[in-house]
Amino acid sequence: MNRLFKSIVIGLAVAGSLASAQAADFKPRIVRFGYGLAEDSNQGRAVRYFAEEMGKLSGGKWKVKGFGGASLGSDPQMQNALIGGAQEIMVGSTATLVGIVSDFGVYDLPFVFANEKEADTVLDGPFGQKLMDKLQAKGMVGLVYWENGFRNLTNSKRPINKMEDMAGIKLRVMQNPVYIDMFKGFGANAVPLAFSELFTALETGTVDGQENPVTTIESSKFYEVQKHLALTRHVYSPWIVTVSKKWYDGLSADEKKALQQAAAASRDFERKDSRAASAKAIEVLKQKGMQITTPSDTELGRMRATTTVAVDKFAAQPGHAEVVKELQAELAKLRK
Ligand code: TK8
Repeated sequence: MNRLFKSIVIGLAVAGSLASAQAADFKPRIVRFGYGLAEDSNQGRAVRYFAEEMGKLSGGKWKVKGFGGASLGSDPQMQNALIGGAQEIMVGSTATLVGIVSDFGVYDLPFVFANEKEADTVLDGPFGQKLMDKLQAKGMVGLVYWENGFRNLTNSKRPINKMEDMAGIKLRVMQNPVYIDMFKGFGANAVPLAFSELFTALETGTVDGQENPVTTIESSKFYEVQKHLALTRHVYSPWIVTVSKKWYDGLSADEKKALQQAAAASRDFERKDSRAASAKAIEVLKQKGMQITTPSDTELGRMRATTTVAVDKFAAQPGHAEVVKELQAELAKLRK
């Protein structure tokens, strides 16, 4: 009797959840999710996680297909495809969004976040949301921030222990004025270039170096073409998951809700996964033959002192002083 009762209850529960999945308003959709890193990277793993979540939440109606290795284009090309409605979803650095909403450059100001916890709190809080909301007027909708991570420097010329060691190094930076100004300030020869062209540029010697989190240095196999790694952690770099507003506006309320839910789940997955990968990456890079240096706090402080030029230049543009002030206020609250 007891067993029969239990199986009835389980039966009803299963029927109930199936019915609610069917009652929800989901259209069959093919959704293209583009990203710049290799399929075998923290970015690729999180895109696959998101695709699975969306499959479940839509009762199998949504087929989210990941396109890695910039196969749908560089970050700026994908942003334009989203705006035009030719692509549904992408993830990329907030730094590459400055051509659309220049305020995003605020995250690139050197040595702003002290640790991941600060970054999570600010990005997931009202400051991060307000900045994200500015994308809507430009034809994109921001869903969540993922972690790219603290950026470090690699090059093929020499070990970097102090700022002067960067002198004259042709260093690829993202297409973002804060990065260009920051590395010019360090004495490097900053060359803006899309990530999709970076490996070849390093391989052919078009540039001598680049800067990215250790997870990316590993997954992009930069150790094959770079000898030296300096752990500078000069910027905490967020990724942002964005969708086409044109496409988003045609979704049902149920679809929008599920999209946000899957995005939040993917964020939690991605940060955990990236941090685990990051903890192992330095050892892997050593084994691959990279020579690793850690500039002292004094030397990092000297580098930081030169970045006031980049910061002031950013803050001098319309609306930016306000954004910088707001971010500093958020950080001050956390550090009390
Ligand atoms: C991936 C990029 C990458 C970024 C860069 O498309 O360009 O260096 O760090 O993560 O967004």
